[in-house]
Amino acid sequence: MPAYKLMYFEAKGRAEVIRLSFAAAGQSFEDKRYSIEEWYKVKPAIPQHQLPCLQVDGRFIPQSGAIMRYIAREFGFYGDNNNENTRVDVILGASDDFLKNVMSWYYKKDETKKEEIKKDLEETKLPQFFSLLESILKENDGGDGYFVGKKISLADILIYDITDQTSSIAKLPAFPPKLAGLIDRVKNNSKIKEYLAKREKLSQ
Ligand SMILES: N[C@@H](CCC(=O)N[C@@H](CS)C(=O)NCC(=O)O)C(=O)O
Repeated sequence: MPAYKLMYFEAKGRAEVIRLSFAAAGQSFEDKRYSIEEWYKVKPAIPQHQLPCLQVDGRFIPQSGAIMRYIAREFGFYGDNNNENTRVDVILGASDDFLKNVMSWYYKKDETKKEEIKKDLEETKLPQFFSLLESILKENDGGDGYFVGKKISLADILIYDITDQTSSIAKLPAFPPKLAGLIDRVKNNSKIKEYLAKREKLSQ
């Protein structure tokens, strides 16, 4: 097995789905969390000068999307055929669309505007996203399994992570029934459950 070193900050952010994927795979990795002072010292040497960045036997992989897909392909979380790979990609694309709202909340400085984005998330964007996810879930095993195929994939792990992280900035609406079941299945995956039990309290 290669040696993995994931570099990020002391936060969940763009790295947590990668940490969760390693956990689900039962794969150990070095979880390097830079302080801001440390980061500015190493930044010039990191490809694209941003985090997260993954080192695999010393080789750098930048970009969270590339890293999460790389890990998913390595550990069997990207579906077993072209149709399943594409279903994972559909969820990743829908997630990117939704996350634009969260990012706009995150980067907004004006408190009134922040509050407006939060309200829009709670009243419109989150219900729309959950309803989309519910309908996609129902296409596979009637919604009683996973987003893709018969086992956990990056799609399930990412959706769990998004709901977890978004819950710290907005009040989540109730999950529709199939999505609620999916979130429970991810949280109760034995390896993820073990990781979550140990996970220290991280900021977003
Ligand atoms: N498209 C990149 C964006 C990475 C990014 O924005 N990273 C931020 C943290 S979430 C960062 O490195 N900030 C510190 C800096 O730019 O110096 C990805 O998905 O990895």
